[in-house]
Amino acid sequence: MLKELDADSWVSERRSSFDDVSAPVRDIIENVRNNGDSALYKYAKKFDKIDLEDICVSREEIDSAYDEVDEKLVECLIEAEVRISEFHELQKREDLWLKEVQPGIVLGVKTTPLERIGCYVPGGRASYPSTALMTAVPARVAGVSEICACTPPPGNPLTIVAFDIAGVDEIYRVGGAQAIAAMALGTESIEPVQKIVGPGNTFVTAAKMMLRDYAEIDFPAGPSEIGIIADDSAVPEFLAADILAQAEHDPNAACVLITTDKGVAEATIAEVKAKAVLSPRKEIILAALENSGYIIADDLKNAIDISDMIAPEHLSIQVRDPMTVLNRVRNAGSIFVGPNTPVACGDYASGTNHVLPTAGYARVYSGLNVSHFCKTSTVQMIDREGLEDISDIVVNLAEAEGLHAHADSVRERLKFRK
Ligand code: HSO
Ligand code: ZN
Repeated sequence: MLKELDADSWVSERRSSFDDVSAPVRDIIENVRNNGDSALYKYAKKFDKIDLEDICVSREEIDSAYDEVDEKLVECLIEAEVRISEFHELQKREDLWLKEVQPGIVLGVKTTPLERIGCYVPGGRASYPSTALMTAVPARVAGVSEICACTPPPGNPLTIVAFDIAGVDEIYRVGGAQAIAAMALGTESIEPVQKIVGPGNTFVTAAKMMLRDYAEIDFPAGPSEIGIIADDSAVPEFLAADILAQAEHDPNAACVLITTDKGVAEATIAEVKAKAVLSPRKEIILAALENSGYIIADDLKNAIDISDMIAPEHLSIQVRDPMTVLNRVRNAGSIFVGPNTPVACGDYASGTNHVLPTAGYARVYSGLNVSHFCKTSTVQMIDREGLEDISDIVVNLAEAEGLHAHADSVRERLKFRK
C-alpha cells in the first residue's frame, strides 16, 4: 500500500486495454443496430435483471422520483446546478465576433451549439446524480436544443431528479454499451445524437470509441485519480483525506503523492493506513491503494515535471507558494490549490466540472466544458480594397499549385470595374 512509484510505468498501466471487451461490445452494438428497442429490453433483462415496461422515463415518473428522494438533497442539487451553470456561463463566447484585420478584410468566428447530444450516467457502484448535472448543464448552457440522457435501469431516482434539474429533455433507462449504441445509432424510441459525453466502465468507453463514426465523444474517462504536489508545509491529514476520498471511488482508482518532503510522505501514509480500515468502503479503498503510491521529488521543479508526466485527472497543489506551481504545471484535468480546497468541492458544488480525462489523457484533452457542445465556423468578408491587397498572394500560390481556377476566381473579380 502506498509504495514508492515510477511515474512512467504508472501511466501505461492506467491505460485500459479494450482487447478483452471488444468482441462482446461489438456484438452488443450489432444487436442494437439490427434489433433496436427490443435489444435494449433484452439487455435490461440480461444485465440488469429487470423486465422493463418502457425504456423512456415519463414526466409522471420524473415527478414521482421527486417524491421518493430527500427534499434536502433536491435543494442541494438545485444549488449545485446554479453554481455549475454560473461557472459554465463564464466560459461562453459570443455567438459571432468579427474584426477588421486590415482595411477591407473582416475575419471572425461564429459559434454554433450542437443540436442533439447524449449524456451517459453510470449506475451500479458508481451511481452519481452529480454526474447528471456535470454532463447536462454545460450542454444546456452551450445552447444545445435537445439533450437526451441514459442511465442503467431501473434508474436511480436522485439521478433522474438531477437530470430534470439540469434541463434534460429525454431520459431513458438504458445502461452499458447498449446505451451508447442506442444513442449513436438510434432505435425506435431513441433518436440518434451527435455527441455522447459522460464516464463509464470499460464496456461503455469501448463502445464510445467504436461508434465515433456515428457520434462524436468527449474523451476517455476511466477510474478516478488524484495527484498531489506537496512540500513540507502540507498538512498530512488533509492529503490523506483527499487520497481516501479518491480511493473510495473504485478499486481501480489511484492516488499519487509527489512530495519534496519524506516526513510528509510518511505521515500521510500512516494517516491513510489508519483511516482506510475504518471506512465502510474499506475494500474498495484498500484495492485502490494497491494502484497508488508516493514519489519523493528532488525539488518542486522535479515534482512538477513528474506530475506533468502523470497528467493526473485531479491535481492538488499543497505547497507554501502554490501560485508558482500553478503557473508552471501543464498537464492536469482539474487543479485544486491550497489547503482548504478539497477535490470534493469540485466534484459537487464549486461549479467546475468533474468529468475529466484520466490515465494521462490530460496531456492532450481538456475536462468537459461548454466548448465540447459547440462548433465554430470561421467567417470572412472582403471588399474590393481588401481583395486587391491580398490578390497577389492568392493568385501566385494558386498558380504554383496548378490550381488555375482558384487564381481565376480572384482575377475575375478584379476585372470588374470598381
Ligand atoms: N471524482 C469523480 C467525480 C465524482 N466524485 C462524482 C463524487 N461524485 C471523477 O472526477
Ligand atoms: Zn470524487
